[in-house]
Amino acid sequence: MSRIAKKSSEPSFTVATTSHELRGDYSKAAADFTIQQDWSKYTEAEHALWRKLYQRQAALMPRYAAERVQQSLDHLDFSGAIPNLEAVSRKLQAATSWRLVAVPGFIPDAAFFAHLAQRQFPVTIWLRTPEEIDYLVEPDIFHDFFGHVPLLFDPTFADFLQLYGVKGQEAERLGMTQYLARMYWYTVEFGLIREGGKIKAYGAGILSSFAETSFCVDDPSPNRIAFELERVMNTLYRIDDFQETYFVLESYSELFAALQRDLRPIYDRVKALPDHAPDAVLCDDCVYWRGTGAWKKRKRAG
Ligand code: HBI
Ligand code: FE
Repeated sequence: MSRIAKKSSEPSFTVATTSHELRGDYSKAAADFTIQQDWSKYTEAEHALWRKLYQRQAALMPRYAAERVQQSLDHLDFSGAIPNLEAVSRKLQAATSWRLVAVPGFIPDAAFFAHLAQRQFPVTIWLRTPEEIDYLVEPDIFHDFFGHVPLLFDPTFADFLQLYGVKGQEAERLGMTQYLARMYWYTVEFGLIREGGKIKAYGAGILSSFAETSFCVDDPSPNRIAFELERVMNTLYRIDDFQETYFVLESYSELFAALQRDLRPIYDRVKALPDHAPDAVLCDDCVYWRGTGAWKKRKRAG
């Protein structure tokens, strides 16, 4: 499965401090970590790998992806080659006033939050190698683009993500980034949503992962629990395997409403409480599916 494993594990979500640990070329990055995509530099082999990744994931979308994701894929159709960020940015700006900026890879939280707060989504420009088609340590352009860009065309989600950036800057000031980052992880990266009574995937880490796309919806192993901000902020997550719990929205406006308040009392409560394990089910959870945990047991049995 292609896993979006952050270089750092729980609780710190801080991007690696020195760029030599990261794969991208940061030497030409501006102060805000943006670079030129230089689309002409991609090789035919990279475009061919992109087409293979795209076709494999696009085939899964009708059954597993949230409606908005499918609509955007149809509207954009970037199946033929690695997308040119500027060309897509023009369509995105017309839709939700967001634009895409090219980055070498992971960037420090503060820079990332600042881009989101300005309705700019950082997109890594390098593509994985064929050997990494199913396992990836850092997000590449396929994860960032196929996973994240389609949902930026949803006006409500687009407004939420900008608010996330603003709240991220506040979290940095309060020293609470790790708690807000859990929300990002369990929604923007690995979130599910109920549409027409069916559970669908909208998280980028899921949508860009061949195996996790079906696992998160079909497999009896993981829990599926209604999203609640404080619950998510208090819950640890896995960075190197499928999630043990997925949180489910009723609508994207829930995300906006969750952050559109003073978060400081929530941070105070969450900081004082012990973290919940990734597979925890709590008595006041609204549980859509209580997982069997079979995946984790199988992995342990090796
Ligand atoms: N940088 N390029 C990039 N992409 C991310 O998704 C990203 C990042 N830096 C930090 C980060 N994500 C997380 O720590 C967020 O929760 C802030
Ligand atoms: Fe991501």
